Amino acid sequence: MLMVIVMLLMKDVIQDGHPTLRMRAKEVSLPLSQEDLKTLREMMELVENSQDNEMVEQYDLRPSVGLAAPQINISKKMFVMKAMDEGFQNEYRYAIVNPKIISMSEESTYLEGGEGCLSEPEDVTGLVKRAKRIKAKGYLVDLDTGAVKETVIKLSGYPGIVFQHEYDHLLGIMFVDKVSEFLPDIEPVRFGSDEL
Ligand code: K2U
Ligand code: NI
Repeated sequence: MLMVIVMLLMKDVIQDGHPTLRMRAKEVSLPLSQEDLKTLREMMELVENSQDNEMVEQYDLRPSVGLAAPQINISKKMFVMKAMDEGFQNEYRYAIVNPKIISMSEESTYLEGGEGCLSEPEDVTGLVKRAKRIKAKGYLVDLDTGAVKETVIKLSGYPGIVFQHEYDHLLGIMFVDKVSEFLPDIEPVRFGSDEL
């Protein structure tokens, strides 16, 4: 009996040079269509699969903590993320539509070791200056029920970096456009560093 498995794979993630990655994505019309809900579910499934060692092995996945719709060639303002904070205290799992960053702290941070991107070659990394704290508004989607709720979220540290990385994708911005050689006088985000 033929088993047909429909799941996103790395082959579905378009690479830098594809025009869609440099486009401003379009607003998602609400109420959310069944098609867009299905897409968000598939995107979250890819991110979650990429965090499961067996799935990574079996389907040759690159570990990731976020994915934006333009990366699978869907130029719509929506992304998913699933990331722990650097103190491993909480998990931030969002499927968000039409997000808008409404405020950013003056204070900056960056991911120690640099950022990466599923739409760049695996060996491409670099330091990216990010806001240490952000406040964003958007429509959070409950992927189980399909319920959509306009929400204001505040993020900082690593989850904040992930959000800003995915948000940039919706504006056609790739992290390689904004890497710095050095970021002196900025405190980096490093894992396991929950300051006492
Ligand atoms: O948008 C994407 O390409 C997914 C990125 C998101 C991301 C990049 C840099 C910093 C935070 C998030 C992938 O998660 S890149 C791979 C990765 C995996 C674990 C930790 C950092 C980067
Ligand atoms: Ni990326």
